[in-house]
Amino acid sequence: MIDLRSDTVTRPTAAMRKAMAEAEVGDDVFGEDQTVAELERQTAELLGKEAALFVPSGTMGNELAVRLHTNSGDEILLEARAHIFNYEAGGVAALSGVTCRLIQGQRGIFSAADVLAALRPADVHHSPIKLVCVENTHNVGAGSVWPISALAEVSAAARAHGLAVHMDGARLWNAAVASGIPESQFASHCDSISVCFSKGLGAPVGSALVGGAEFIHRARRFRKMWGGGMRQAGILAAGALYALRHHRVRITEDHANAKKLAEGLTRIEGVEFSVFPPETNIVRFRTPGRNAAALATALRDREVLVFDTGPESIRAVTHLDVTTADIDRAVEAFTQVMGQ
Ligand code: TLP
Repeated sequence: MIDLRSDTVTRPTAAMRKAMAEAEVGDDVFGEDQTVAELERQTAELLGKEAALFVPSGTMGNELAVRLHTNSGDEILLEARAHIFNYEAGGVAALSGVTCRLIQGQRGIFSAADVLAALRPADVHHSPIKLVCVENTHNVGAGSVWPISALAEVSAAARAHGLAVHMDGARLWNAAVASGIPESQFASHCDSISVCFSKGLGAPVGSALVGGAEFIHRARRFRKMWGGGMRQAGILAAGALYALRHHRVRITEDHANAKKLAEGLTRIEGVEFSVFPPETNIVRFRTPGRNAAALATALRDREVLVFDTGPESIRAVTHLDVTTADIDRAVEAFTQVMGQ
């Protein structure tokens, strides 16, 4: 199977498994797992922040951030197609008691003017806005990278009004590789960042919430409260450390494969791109007049897996376990299926 459903599907390589098997471990709830501590140290350093907290998932990293930046009854500002709003099972309402004010962005990107337009005067009728969330790269925006100038302006506007900025950086590594701008420069405009080791980096499990020392100290208590305190988690942290060390640089291959896939698909009649070429590893396209679920099923019969993301839209994501030859095969399968 050529699995293009998500970059979350990667399996640990033999070398990664070896690193995991040999990891030094301890009880991380007691603060005694040296491998987790090392991962947290390296991640914080890479992002230019004081501290990091290893968490089981990107969802937990984001949800912790929202909880820590807000109080129940507050409002958060985010893009309409943000993962935090659409794909975290209503967590911000259930876990933090906040409401969401949505901005319609372009490929998931919005401007300082959008932030300013969403602000409302302090009034007994209004829920106070406390936090702006950005997503980099933006998943539904087809893996789009936040331009650093737009991020700086949004952040300055937010901070001028006392709002915190959180970045859902599940794919910040992809943004850094695609733009040539280091992760720390994106992070410098944010108060907190969640990053995932389990997507483009290819580790089996794990994410981190990154920010100031006091913020991460508070996050540690909520992680425990929400059942995310893990014991000998060094086994998982070792996979993430291996991924940071060895897989960050090779993300360029995923981006090249995504471009190759998109180029192959443009030659097929009936495929429409709103974003072309893809900026990173996420390829999204429409198939007007053709049922995407039926196409996905027909592709599965040809050993290619994709997600139908709407009645006539499809997402394909490249990653560590997809080779350039796989892309050729996927384009061939898609050509056959569309010709039927
Ligand atoms: N995204 C998954 C699905 O949940 C949609 C995927 O296959 O792309 N932020 C962003 C931008 C994400 O894309 C995801 C996962 C997360 C956070 C959540 O990460 P996990 O799955 O570790 O909770």
